[in-house]
Amino acid sequence: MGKPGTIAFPVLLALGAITGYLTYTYFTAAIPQEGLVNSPYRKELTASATNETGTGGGEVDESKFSKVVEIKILQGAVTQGSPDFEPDAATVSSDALITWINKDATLHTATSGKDPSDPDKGKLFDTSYLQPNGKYSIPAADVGKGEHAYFCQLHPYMTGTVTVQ
Ligand SMILES: [Cu+2]
Repeated sequence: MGKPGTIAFPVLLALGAITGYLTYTYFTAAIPQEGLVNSPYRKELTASATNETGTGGGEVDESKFSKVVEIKILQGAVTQGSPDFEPDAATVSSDALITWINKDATLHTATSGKDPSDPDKGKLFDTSYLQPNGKYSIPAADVGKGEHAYFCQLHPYMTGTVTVQ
């Protein structure tokens, strides 16, 4: 038998080289290049992303709706146990516009679904992150009839329902 390490040393050296090469290759692939638009890390901005600025609503034209149902995210809603959405159980007609407005001093969302583990969360509506005084509107017709539970992605103890008739 040869000296201990005569095989292990070159093997470890080779594995180290492979690890280094792979790390270098994959990490440099993540560095954005000017003008490169097909990076696997590129993500197109969606319409809902505009709500992160707090302007909300986007293309929804409030003046086209005779009824606007406003659901407030109350000041102090961030504290567990405090009143969160007002009205907590809203009922709207299908021709109305539903608007969430954040009156609290921190970010919140109103995201359809029962809780963060709901596989269907956000499918009917998602305000995305609403800044203080930010609002988000969606036509009730787009949400669809029935009682829909929603919650805040950042504070899942904040829950409410909106029923479209
Ligand atoms: Cu919240």
